[in-house]
Amino acid sequence: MKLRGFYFITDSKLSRKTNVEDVKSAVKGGAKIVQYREKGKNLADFLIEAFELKKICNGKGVLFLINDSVSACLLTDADGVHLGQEDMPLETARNILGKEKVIGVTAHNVEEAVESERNGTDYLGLSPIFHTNTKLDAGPAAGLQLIRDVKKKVKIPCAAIGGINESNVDSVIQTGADMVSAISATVAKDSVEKAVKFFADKFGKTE
Ligand code: TZP
Ligand code: MG
Repeated sequence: MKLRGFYFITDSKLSRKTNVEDVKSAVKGGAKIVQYREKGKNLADFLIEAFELKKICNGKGVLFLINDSVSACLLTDADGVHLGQEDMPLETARNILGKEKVIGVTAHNVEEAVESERNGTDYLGLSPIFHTNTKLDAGPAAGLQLIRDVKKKVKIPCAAIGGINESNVDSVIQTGADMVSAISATVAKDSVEKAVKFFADKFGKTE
């Protein structure tokens, strides 16, 4: 599956509804990737919700990824996992999940991006591009320059995240991001479907 388009991430704290309703809306709105990101739920509840979300994405050409947890990815047979720099090392995750699963890794700078590509990640999450209040430990804004610099050095697709909204998304895509993620600009809106469609349409309707 092509890693390009709008990359939706759940956020039950910012949401006005439920993760299930939000993911249904995101899929309707044209998201190509859905990441289930839910901190602090017990494992049973996490897995129950993950299975529900996976069902919504499957068969619709939407990739379903799990944030942080390689075990949860394995247990739910999700399409893949997204790992931060502090999560399980990429080599271990690849050994566990095999070649078929998608693994994404967050990179804050060119060095991390190049190393993650060398270690076999399928895509990079470049973070944070702009200032964000959604993830308090996201670190300082890297600016569009991070996308420009990383795209010169790696071949794998890059998702841009952090402070992306209606007014700056065009600049992010023009700079070379293959995927865009925006949490507060979608999840916190009255109509998640409309908000996602706004971003998804930026990638063209035929893809
Ligand atoms: N990872 C890096 S920044 C971020 C995450 C999960 C939060 C992005 O949220 P927003 O509201 O799109 O700035
Ligand atoms: Mg993480």
